[in-house]
Amino acid sequence: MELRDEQIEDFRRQGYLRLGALFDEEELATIAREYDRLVRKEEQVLGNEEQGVFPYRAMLNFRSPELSQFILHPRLVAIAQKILGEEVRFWWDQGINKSPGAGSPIAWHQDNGYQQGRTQEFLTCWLALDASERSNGGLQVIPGSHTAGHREHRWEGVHAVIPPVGLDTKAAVDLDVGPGELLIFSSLLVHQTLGNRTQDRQRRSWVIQYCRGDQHNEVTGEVYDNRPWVLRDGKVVDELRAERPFHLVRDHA
Ligand SMILES: O=C(O)CCC(=O)C(=O)O
Repeated sequence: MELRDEQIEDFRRQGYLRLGALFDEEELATIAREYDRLVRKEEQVLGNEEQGVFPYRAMLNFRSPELSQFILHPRLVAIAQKILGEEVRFWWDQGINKSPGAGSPIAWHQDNGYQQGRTQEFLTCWLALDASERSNGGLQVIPGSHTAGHREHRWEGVHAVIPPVGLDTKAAVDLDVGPGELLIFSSLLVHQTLGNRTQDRQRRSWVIQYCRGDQHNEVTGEVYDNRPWVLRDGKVVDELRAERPFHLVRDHA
């Protein structure tokens, strides 16, 4: 898929873009099978017991050769290339299954909030494996909110969230999508997902993020060279490999 100039303009202005179906049925079936094997409440959950927890797993690509191949999928990488340029690294991936009745939200935040303003904007690709709308924990975004730059976040448990005081959410919109549809957004776009209020409709997302090759920590100056290359000099690499290993716990953020 080649992003058109108007789509890129839209993305720059609004901070997000709907890209529809990117993968074919067989590819989606492979993703869903591997996802369901890995993202299970027996492994890890997010949310709180009162409102209801839901399965979560970080770095599915570490645990599944099939999923790691999707990070290098030419159609996905072509999108990252248009937005980020000719030198691209993989930043992070995670599976989030807002399971039926799991009421815990993931409150308003920017994906950059997890680095507390220490790094530059990057790109989030949000793949819906199920129909996703407000009632089952779909995405809500504040269009254009990425243009105001980094916002202050505070930690609420494991989540970096924007304190509600001073956050104007009147312009927020729901980004409802069908199964297999892809949304992309700026890591500076303010977004949230509410709880899943349905009794029978899970809402699985696979979130894949890419950054520029020279993405760095603005405090230490250190390049994130523990993030594997995806695109070098405009060419997709054969396998995900970084200059040094990534440690899931130590290197998160
Ligand atoms: O998929 C979700 O429920 C939340 C996604 C999100 O907010 C994020 O990945 O930062």
